[in-house]
Amino acid sequence: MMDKNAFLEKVREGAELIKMHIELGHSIRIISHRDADGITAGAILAKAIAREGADFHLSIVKQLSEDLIKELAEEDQKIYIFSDLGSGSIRFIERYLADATVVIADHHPPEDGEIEQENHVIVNPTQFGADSVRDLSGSGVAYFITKALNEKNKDLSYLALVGAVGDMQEVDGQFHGINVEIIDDAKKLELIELRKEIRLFGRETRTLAQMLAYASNPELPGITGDLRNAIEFLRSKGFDPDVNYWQLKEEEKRKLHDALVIHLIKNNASKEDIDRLIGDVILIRKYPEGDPRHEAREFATLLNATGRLNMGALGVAICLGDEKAFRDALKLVEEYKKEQIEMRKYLIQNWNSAIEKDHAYVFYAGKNIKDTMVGIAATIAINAQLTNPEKPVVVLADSEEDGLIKGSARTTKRGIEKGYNLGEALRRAAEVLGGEGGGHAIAAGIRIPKDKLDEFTELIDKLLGQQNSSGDNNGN
Ligand SMILES: [Mn+2]
Repeated sequence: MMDKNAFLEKVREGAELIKMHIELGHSIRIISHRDADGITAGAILAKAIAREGADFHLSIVKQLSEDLIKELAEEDQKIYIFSDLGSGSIRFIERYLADATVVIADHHPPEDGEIEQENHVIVNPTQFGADSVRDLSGSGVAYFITKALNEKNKDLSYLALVGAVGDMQEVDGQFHGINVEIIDDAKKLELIELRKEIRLFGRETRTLAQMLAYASNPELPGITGDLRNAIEFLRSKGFDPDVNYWQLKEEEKRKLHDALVIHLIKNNASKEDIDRLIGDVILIRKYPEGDPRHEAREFATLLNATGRLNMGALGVAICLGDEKAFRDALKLVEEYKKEQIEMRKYLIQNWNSAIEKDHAYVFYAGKNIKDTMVGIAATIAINAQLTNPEKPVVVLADSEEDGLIKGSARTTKRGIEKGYNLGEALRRAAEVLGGEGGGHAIAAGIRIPKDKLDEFTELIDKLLGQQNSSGDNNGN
C-alpha cells in the first residue's frame, strides 16, 4: 500500500521550493517528457506558474541525456523542474545542476537511489509504495504539486487524467491508487464525467465500423483488421455502422456491449480481454461530443502524436486551449494513423523473421519501422496475437542517430506474473553492451550499438530467463 501522507509531504516540499523561486522573481525552467503524460504534465506546470504571475520556459523532450543536462546547466537557471522524467538521471542532475534548485516530479522508479544534494528534491510516488504503472502518472505528480501551490489549480485535474490515460494507467479497465483522488477533484468541479463504456478507441471520431475494425485493445477476433466483417457484424446486430459511438442511446450502447462480450466469449478470448473491453471512460465536459478532446483517450492520442512528431509544444498549446494548435494537430494525426496502419501490415507480414528464444521474441526491423514506433510495434505484436502472451517481445529498429539501434520491450500482466521485469533486464543489457536502457516492468526501452544485435538477442534471453526462474521460486 502507498503511504499517501508521506508522498503529499514530499509534494509540499516541491511546491514550497517552486513558490520560493516565484516570489524571488525567477523564471521557472521546466523540462517534460514528450508523450501525452509528459505534455499534460508540462501544461499543468506551465499554467500553474503563469497563474502565479511568474515566467516559465518549457521544453518537451524525447529523453533526458547527459548532454541535454549539460546544455541545461549552461543556461544557468535558478530552478529546474523535471517532469515525467529525471528519476533515471539523478546522478547527472546532481553533478551538473549542483548550484541550482531542482524538483524532479516523476513516477518512474528511480535507478540511482536517494538524492543527496540539499537543494534538490525528488517527488516520486514509487518511493512511497505506489505502482508507477497504475497508481499515478507524471501528470498526476505535476497536478498534486500545483494543487499544493494553489487550490485553484484543481481546474487542471482533467488534464492530469488525460495524461494518466495516455500512460494507460487504467489498462485493466479501471483507475487505481491516487488517480482516484484526481478523478474526485475533477468530478466535484464538474469538469469530467466518468462513465462505464466501451473502451475501444474512437468513441468521438470513428464510425462504429471503424471503431471495431481498428480495435486493438483488445483485438476482436475476425473483426479487427477487416472493415467488411465489422460492418456485417454491426448490421447483423441491428446497428448503423456509420454512426459514432457517442451518438448511441444508452440502451443501444448496452446492446452493443453485450454483443461484443458474447463475440469475445465465443472466440475464447481471455478473461482479461473481456474485462477490459468495458470500463472507465473519462469525458471532458468543456468540449462537445464528437470532438477528440471530449474523451481522454482520444485527447491523449492527439497529444502523443504531436510529441512523436517532435511538436510537443503544439500539444502543450492544445492543453492550454489553443484552437489553432488543435486544428494543426488534427492534420498531423491523419498522417500518424496512416503510418501505424502501414507498420502493422509490415509487422504481420514479416513476423516470421522474428527470433523466438525461450524467454523473448526479438524482432529487428532495420529501417522498415521508425525508431519512434518500436514501442507501438511491440504492443501491436502482442495484441495481434503474433506471440505467446506470456513471453516478452522486443522490437528493434535503426535509430535516427548513426550506428545505434533502438528497441522497445513489452509484455503482459501474465508475463509480469512469470517474474519478468523488462526495465531491469534492458538496464542490465545496456550496461553489458554499452548503451542506455531501462523503464517499467511491463514496458521498457534500450539503445545499443548496431553491431551488438546478436549479442543482445542472446543476452536478453538469458537475463529474462534468470528473472523467470527466480519468479518461479518466489511464486511456487
Ligand atoms: Mn509517464
